[in-house]
Amino acid sequence: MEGKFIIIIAVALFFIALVQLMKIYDLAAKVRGAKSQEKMTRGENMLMANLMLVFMVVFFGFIIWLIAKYGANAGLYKAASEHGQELDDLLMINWYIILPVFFITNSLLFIFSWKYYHREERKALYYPHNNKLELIWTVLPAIALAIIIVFGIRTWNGIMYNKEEGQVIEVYAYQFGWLVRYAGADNELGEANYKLVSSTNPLGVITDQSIQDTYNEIDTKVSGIDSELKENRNSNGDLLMPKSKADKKLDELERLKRRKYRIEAAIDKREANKTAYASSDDDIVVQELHLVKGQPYTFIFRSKDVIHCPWLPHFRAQINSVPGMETSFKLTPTITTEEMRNMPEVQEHYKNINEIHNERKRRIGEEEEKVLFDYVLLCNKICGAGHSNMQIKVVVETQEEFENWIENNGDKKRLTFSGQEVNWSETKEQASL
Ligand SMILES: [Cu+2]
Repeated sequence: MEGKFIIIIAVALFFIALVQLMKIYDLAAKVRGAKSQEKMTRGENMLMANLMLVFMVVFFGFIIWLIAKYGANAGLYKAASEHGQELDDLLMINWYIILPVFFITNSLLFIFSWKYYHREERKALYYPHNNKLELIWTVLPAIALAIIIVFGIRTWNGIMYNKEEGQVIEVYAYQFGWLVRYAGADNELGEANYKLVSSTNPLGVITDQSIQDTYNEIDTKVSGIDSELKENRNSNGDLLMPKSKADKKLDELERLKRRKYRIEAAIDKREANKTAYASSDDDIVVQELHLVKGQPYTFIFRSKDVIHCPWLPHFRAQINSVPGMETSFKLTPTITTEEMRNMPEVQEHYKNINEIHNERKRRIGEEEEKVLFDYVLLCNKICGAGHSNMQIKVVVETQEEFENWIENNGDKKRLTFSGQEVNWSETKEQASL
């Protein structure tokens, strides 16, 4: 803190000194009887005009180099989803409109300032208005914008609405990681409530079991505090512990009872709960996202704590996940992981990556290995100290491969709530990073 403060003061002092120096320079020039700074000679003006042209050429050259080097999708390869392709096309339409306008207007800017640099004998033409010009520069941009907006809205509607279409998948963000919930055979996610979130029920999914587990958890705590208070009373019923400690215990007792009451009133005793909650019976929670090529999906996003931003760069998909509400978009993957790995542009890129990677491995005496391309789900919002841990692998595969995975995924990653396979320890470890 102190260090920063000193740096700020030093920078401020530097600028003050600079201003003072310039003042001295100006005064000295006046004393010497030199010409004022504002009066430029014709030669100086001409030099500035020529530098304008030089700048234009360098500037345009840089832009063209950027386009040639990074291309349209900045190294993200071909879009791997239906809407991704549409979004890329939309971006390209924008570039086709923007780039010519950019080159024409900037050329005019620099060429005019080169051609009409200031000369004493010249006077600017007074030309205040031209209807034809006004019409052109109003109508042309209006048409261009209309095209962009119409295409944009069509694509947007395709991604955002028709919520009921496709397989439903929930992606749950927490500090710091992801959980994925498949809706199972009924394609309907069971309801969830944050009041039921526990170490065995990370998503707070409502089931008879999870309600009972929460009651048990509360009851155990309550009876623990009760017996502690009982043990600390003498035969007259006076408390033998400090008052502040006893008050804390009583507060905790109240809180627990209130929590149980709220769960009873809002979740357990709710009308028609049995059918609404039954759809969670076949839900499956995992820590990897597997998708089937060509299958339309509806993604539902929730967050446990702060705003996160699920981002699937290769599918050109991103949305915020916000605590207390659901967000959603549609996505249909079009390229399997395997197909993506075999694409020439991906192979070439990964050849480079592997060369760099293995060179480093050789240097530190480790065994070489081959890194392969994988889709990822990332968090694109700085959400806390472990933000950079928020990355999981996404696999796009065939229907058979997917079914095989969901059947045989017994490697401690599958968490079902109605069954016995709950294993949450791994996730908890991640969360505490
Ligand atoms: Cu995050």
